[in-house]
Amino acid sequence: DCPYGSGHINDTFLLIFEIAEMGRIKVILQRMNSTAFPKPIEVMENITGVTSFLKKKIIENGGDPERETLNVIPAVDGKPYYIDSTGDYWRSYKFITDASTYDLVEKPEQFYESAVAFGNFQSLLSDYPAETLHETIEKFHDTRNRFALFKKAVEEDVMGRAASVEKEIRFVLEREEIANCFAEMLDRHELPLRVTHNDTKLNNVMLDDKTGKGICVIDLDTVMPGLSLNDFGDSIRFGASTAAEDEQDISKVSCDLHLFEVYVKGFLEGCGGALTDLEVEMLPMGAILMTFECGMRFLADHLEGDHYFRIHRENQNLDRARTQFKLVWDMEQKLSEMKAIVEKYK
Ligand code: ADP
Ligand code: GN1
Ligand code: MG
Repeated sequence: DCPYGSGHINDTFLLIFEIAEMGRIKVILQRMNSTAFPKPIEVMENITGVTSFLKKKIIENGGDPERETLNVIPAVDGKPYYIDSTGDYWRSYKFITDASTYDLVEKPEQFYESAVAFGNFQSLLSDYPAETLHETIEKFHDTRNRFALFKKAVEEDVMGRAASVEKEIRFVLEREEIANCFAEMLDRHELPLRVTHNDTKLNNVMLDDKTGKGICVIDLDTVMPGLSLNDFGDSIRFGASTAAEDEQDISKVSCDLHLFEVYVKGFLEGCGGALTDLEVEMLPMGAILMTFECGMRFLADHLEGDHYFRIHRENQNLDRARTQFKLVWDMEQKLSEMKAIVEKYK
């Protein structure tokens, strides 16, 4: 099990140093996941670029650059990573003090604050030179391609698990048009590419323990040009769910429309009016699409033998896929209500 936090990708450790004249110093140390990120140097180039850009803006705005952005601690040779004798890449960050991440929304205000923070993150990066960013995971949120990869995983069925999840596979195959929706809109140049976070789970934003405000967006491995709709949607699929991502009793899983509304409000405020009318109108579709994509990824990983998402028990990726599909189904039933909510905040 991963010693710190509950991310599915990197191995995170908390180091505590007792240094006489300095007191207690905390550092986050991470072993980067080489399966997910085959080019770790490019990941770190993106992260140092983005964090130094944010740092400047935070200082200009009178904020605290130690707490409002990640700060990479360089290795002794000055590089933002360290390669160990087995070839693994490690990196470290200053620990953000007096703040926490959450795996479930405890109070709607927390979700609202996370929405403002993610919206704000995107607006702070709206003038970042996008052409300098590496694509750290190829076609990361190309849902049309994810659908093709899913079909391939079913056909190959390397673990012999497909027969036991026929119902789930059928659920996916019946919904190809969801997978194609944004790709086709991009083909028609209807949606703008922006610098986005691409992994906007609630536990990727730190909330201040005292004020409850979203102070720092973390987990910057996938900051790349992308769609605002995907950033919005990924937050909804995780945070507006009434149950944990790996809940085994799927009768507990649904999309909480109050939380959906709270997030719409915060995200639009955070984006500061930058979204186009069509982007705003498509927000509910963003929630369905990202949930569907994530479900396909979990189920494909289950079929392929769980080598991408860390699991802590048997069939955990299958359980995760099932919660996502239940959410997709639930949001399909609630689509007109979701649209009406978005309409209120336009
Ligand atoms: P993963 O990619 O595996 O999700 P994250 O970068 O999100 O890894 O880190 C996992 C967890 O570690 C976070 O959810 C958060 O709780 C904690 N964490 C990460 N960076 C920091 C930091 N700089 N300060 C404090 N906690 C952090
Ligand atoms: C992973 O790294 P983490 O746990 O924040 C994944 C996301 C998924 C998410 C599902 C790089 O996020 O894309 O949506 O799990 N990150 C990567 O919980 O694949
Ligand atoms: Mg994370």
